[in-house]
This record gives sequence, C-alpha cells and structure tokens, in this order.
Amino acid sequence: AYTDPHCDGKQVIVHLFEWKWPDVALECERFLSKKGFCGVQVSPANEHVMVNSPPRPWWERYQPVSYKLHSRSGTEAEFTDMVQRCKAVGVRIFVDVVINHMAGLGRTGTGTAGSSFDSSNYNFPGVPFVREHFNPYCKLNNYGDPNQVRNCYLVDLTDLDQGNEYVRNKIAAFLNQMIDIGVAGFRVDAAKHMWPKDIDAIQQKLKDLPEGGRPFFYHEVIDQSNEPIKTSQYTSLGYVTEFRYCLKIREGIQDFGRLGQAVDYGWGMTDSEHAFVFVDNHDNQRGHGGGGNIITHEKPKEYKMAVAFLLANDYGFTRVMSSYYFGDNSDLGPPHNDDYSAKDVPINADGTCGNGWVCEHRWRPIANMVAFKNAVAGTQKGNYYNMNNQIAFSRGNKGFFAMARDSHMDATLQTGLPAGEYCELISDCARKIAVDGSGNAHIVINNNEEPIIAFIVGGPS
Ligand code: LM2
Ligand code: CA
Repeated sequence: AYTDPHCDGKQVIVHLFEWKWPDVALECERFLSKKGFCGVQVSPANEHVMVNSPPRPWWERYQPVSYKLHSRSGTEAEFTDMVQRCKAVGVRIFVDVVINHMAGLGRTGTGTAGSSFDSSNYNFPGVPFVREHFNPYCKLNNYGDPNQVRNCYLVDLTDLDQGNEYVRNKIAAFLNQMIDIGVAGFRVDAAKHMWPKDIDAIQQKLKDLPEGGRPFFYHEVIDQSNEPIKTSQYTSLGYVTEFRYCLKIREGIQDFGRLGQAVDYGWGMTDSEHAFVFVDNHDNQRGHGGGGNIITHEKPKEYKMAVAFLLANDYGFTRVMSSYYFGDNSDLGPPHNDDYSAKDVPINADGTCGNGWVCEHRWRPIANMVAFKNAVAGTQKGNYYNMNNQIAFSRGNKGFFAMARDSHMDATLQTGLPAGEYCELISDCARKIAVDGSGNAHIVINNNEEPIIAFIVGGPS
C-alpha cells in the first residue's frame, strides 16, 4: 500500500531542493518530462518561520507556522499552477511534509503567509493549534528510548501529539488539500519521531487521488542499525528512506570490489520493495541529519559514478539530488536576491544551470541513466563482472551497464542482449556499441570524467 508513485511505471524522482514553484514547473516542461523522470520532490509547501540569525537558512522550512500553502518557494496559486503543469506533461509532484512538529521553542513572530505565532506559548493561530495539541515538554537526548524519540522535542521543536484526533484531522486536511490540487504523494519528514500507528491513522483519513489510487508515501527514518527504531517498523506505511545505502555506495565507489555487497540484508537493510534510496540528501550532504561519509556533487567524477550505479542497480525506489552550492556554510539558504527571495534557475546554452544552482540532475550521466532505470525496471542483474575497479552487468535482456574507476577497461563481455547496434546512452549516442549474435560486446572505457557506459533495448538510435 502507498507504494505506487502514479507516473506510468517511471522509476526516478528528483529533489529540486529550495526551487521556487515557477522554476519547477518550467523544469517539468523543458527537461524532466523529456528525460523520463517520474516526478519531483519539492521543499515544504506550507507556511514556515523566517529565521534572521543566521540569515534565512534552508532549515527554516522545517519549522512550520501553519498549513497555508505559502512558503519561500511561492504562493498557493503558484503551487497549484506548478502541480497542474507538471502533471500535464506526466511529471508528478511529491511534497515534503513536516508534521511531527511546529516551530522551535522561543521562536515568535510572523510566518511566510502572514500568520502570527508564539512557539513558547504553543500558539499557532494560523492552524489553529494550542497547547493541548502538543506533547508535554521533554528534551530528546536518548535515541535508545523509542518513547523519547517519538514524544520528546527534537532540537526543541514543538512536538505535536499525533495521537490527538484534532491534530490528526488538521494534518489530514492539509494533505487532502494537496491531493485535491493534484500532488501524487508525500515525503514524511521526521517519521522516526512519530508512532507508526499515528501515521497509519492519518493515512486512513486521506482521499484517493482524483485519478484513483492511494497517494505515494516515503517516510524519513534514519536507521543506521544501532537503535531500536528500525525501517521495518514503517514498511507497512509505504517506502522508507534507506540511509545505510548512502554509506554502502560511497564505500563501493571508492573500492568497486565492495559494490557487490552494496545491499546488505544481513545489516538490516530494507527490502527492495520498500527501500527509498539515494546517494545523498539535503541533510547529509551538509552534515545534518547524522551526515557525513557520503559522496556529493563536490566530487563530480565520483558523484556521477555513484548516481549512475544507483540507477543501474536493482535496489529500491530511486531519488536524485539537485542542490545549490553552499561552500562550507551548512546553514546557507538558497541563492537569493537582496530581499532574500530565492533566485530563479536560469539555464545556460550548454544546459547547465546558473545563479549558484548545481543541477546535478542535468549532468549527462545522471540525466541519461533515468531512461536506463525505466527500461530495465523489474529485471534482475546478470552477467556480473567485477575486478580491478571495473564493474559491468546486464539487467535481464533489457540493458547493459559498465563502469571503470582509475583504469582503462577493455573487455569482451556477455551482455545478455539481442544482437544489434546500440546507442550508448551517456554519450547521447555519440558512441555505438555492437552486440554480436552470441550476445557479446567489446566494451572500452577510458579513465575520463565520465567513465560509464550504458545501453538499452528500445533506446534512442
Ligand atoms: C529531520 N529528521 O527527522 C532532518 O534530518 C533534520 O535535518 C531536520 O532538522 C528535522 N528533521 C526537523 O524537520 C533541520 C535542521 C536543524 C534545524 C531544524 C529546524 O537540520 O538544524 O534546527 O531543521 O529548522 C534549527 C537549529 C537548531 C534549533 C532548531 C529549533 O539548527 O539549533 O534547535 O532550529 O529552533 C534549538
Ligand atoms: Ca514526535
């Protein structure tokens, strides 16, 4: 249940972190639809605090003030226009929903939609929520105690009581409003900090999508196998984030010999039908949310290999990250104008983005592997080859993938594919690969910035 993303079998979503709604709509129309993306995860759409110190950090959006659809990314009218325009070109919107808590204790003032609030007095008239809708204050400091993790205050954020029927109804109404507008599903922020039974009760209050079917859900549960709260406790509610895979991919890219063990069920990793997977996310790329020891856009060559592997492999539902540059300032908000509104995302003549937006999702090995992931959905890995920091495998009789680290690869390999001349995806068909009558192909990869080869049956020619 809750595992259908409603995008005609497409397999990859992209997080356009901190993008404004009009830019997201344009990106759906000019790029994502053409590359076969299923959808976009957008930053929280509801009213949030405006933090002045540090100046307008990205994380202010994780401190809700109300469920009015007016955020740093735009107004309700702009949100609705984005959802509809993306849907019209076959790209769905998935909204990051912050429903564990409201703003942090001590914060007071006016939110992005103009609602007043006073956290220390538990007063959020824009909803409205008052003191009885929150758990009594306690500090969360012991992740070994599930009661603390669910009922205490994560970094002093005012913790909502999702056991309360009024709270459940307010959250459900917020999600139902977005379902009515046409969103296809939700990323549940801080799901680890809510009881699974309460999330279940909220889900039961939700409508079907207008076109039928239950909304798609993926729950943010950071499980590194060292605490009592496990991803498996949430799999009946949809997909669950698999942060261990970030570490496994980083290890594997640095030593290809370890890529064979990237999915380690012995370590408690989530089953493939419920694992929501990514190379990095907006938290761990800047050391938040447990952070660290992952590959990000700051190492472009390794990052391209990591995301290409993510999209070639047969594990989980995949999300690609799209960032802005932040240097060593982990608080830094999106590129902004003088009034702190987020900057537009201009597209350069060569297809890259300007104004400080990284747009990893437009990097050719990443963008072009989306078609691979879509084409091989449901197939198994076969013809596995892994030695000397070179890896290759087929996916059923639908696709073949090869990658080489720090070395020149020159091998004749069984591809499992029908004979023919195939367009190599990463090079936009500048390269052709011949598969002979017995399924073999001569694979040559030079040690360059994009040492990756991929081709599919039924691909471009
Ligand atoms: C998450 N997981 O469940 C994310 O991994 C985590 O990064 C989010 O925190 C969290 N949910 C809440 O949605 C982010 C950010 C924090 C930030 C909070 C709230 O990583 O640093 O906390 O959003 O904006 C900030 C300050 C913190 C302060 C808090 C409350 O950094 O020092 O705590 O606001 O005012 C006193
Ligand atoms: Ca909680």
